[in-house]
Parts: sequence; structure tokens; C-alpha cells
Amino acid sequence: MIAPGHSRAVLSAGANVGDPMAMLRLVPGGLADAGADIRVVDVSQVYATAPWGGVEQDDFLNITLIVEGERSPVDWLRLGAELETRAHRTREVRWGPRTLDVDVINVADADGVVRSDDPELTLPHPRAAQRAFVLVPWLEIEPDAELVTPDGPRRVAELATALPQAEQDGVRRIGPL
Ligand code: PH2
Ligand code: MG
Ligand code: MG
Repeated sequence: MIAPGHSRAVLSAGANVGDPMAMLRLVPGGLADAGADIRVVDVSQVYATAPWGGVEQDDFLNITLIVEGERSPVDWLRLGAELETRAHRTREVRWGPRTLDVDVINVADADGVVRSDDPELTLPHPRAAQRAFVLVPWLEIEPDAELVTPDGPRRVAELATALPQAEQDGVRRIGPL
């Protein structure tokens, strides 16, 4: 149950420039410090992941987090952007390298899964189902997770195993944050 005015978000954080592990370590604390209402519910271990999206670049480190608080979906986006700024994120090639990227994957509120086609924040994240680097760490912390796709709600476990084997193999758990 999510209280009225509150929401619960699945966030994906990634980094592949500079000191990616140090950048990812900023995320849970940065979120928790952003307000007394915010609770970091869970954080996955760290995964080394082959770059997705066709740009030749170093492997990423990725984590998935679940957070809850008296926040709207756009609030989570803004908080992620604030952490990216702290990590000296620069404007980049689409799907290219970055010091820190924090994406909002899924948000649920008291009424259920939030759907939005606002180009600033499309929810659920329209490419999450194709990204093993999002799905695999998410499953670690929420094995029963579901994602609403254009074909309807799907179990994240099934979406992950439906991806090409090479993409699944490109996501390797390396240990705790
Ligand atoms: N982020 C991107 C583009 N490609 N690939 C992986 N493996 N992990 C990412 O976090 C990632 C990516 C741009 O946001
Ligand atoms: Mg991203
Ligand atoms: Mg992003």
C-alpha cells in the first residue's frame, strides 16, 4: 500500500566515465538526504554491463534502486538530475558515455502504476523492457516485479529471459555497492 501523496519509484543508475563506482555510491545517500520523507527501500548490487544502444564505449556499472516518499514522478526525475549535476554530468551523445545517469523506470502511487506520455518523463520507461542492465538488477531486489509494456503488464523475469542471450550475458554482477 502506498499512502496518498506518496509514490514508490524504481530508479536505474549507470556510470562509465571517471570513477563509476564512486559516482554510483553517491546515489543512495544523495536520495536519502534529499528529504526526511524519502526512504531508500532497496539497492541492488553493482553490475558491470556491456554498453546498450550502439555507441562504442566502455562498459557501464549499473544499479537499480527502489525509493519511496511524498513525491510525484517528476520529483524523482528532478532528484536524479540533481545527483547527475553533482557528478558533473555533461551533455552527451545520446546513449553515450556519462559520469552518472539516473533514470526513472517505473512509478507507482496510491492509484497504481503511473502512466505518462509526457516527453520529459515517459512512464513506465519506454525502453526498460529491452535493457538487461535495468531488468536484471531490478529482479535482484524485486523478484516479482511487473512492468507495464505496450502489450500489457509483463513479469520482469520473463522480459529479462526473453532478451537475446548475448544481452543477458553482458550483465554481470560484480558485488555490493
Ligand atoms: N546508459 C545509456 C546508454 N547505454 N548501457 C548500459 N549498459 N548501461 C547504461 O546505464 C547505459 C547504456 C545512456 O543512458
Ligand atoms: Mg539512461
Ligand atoms: Mg537519463
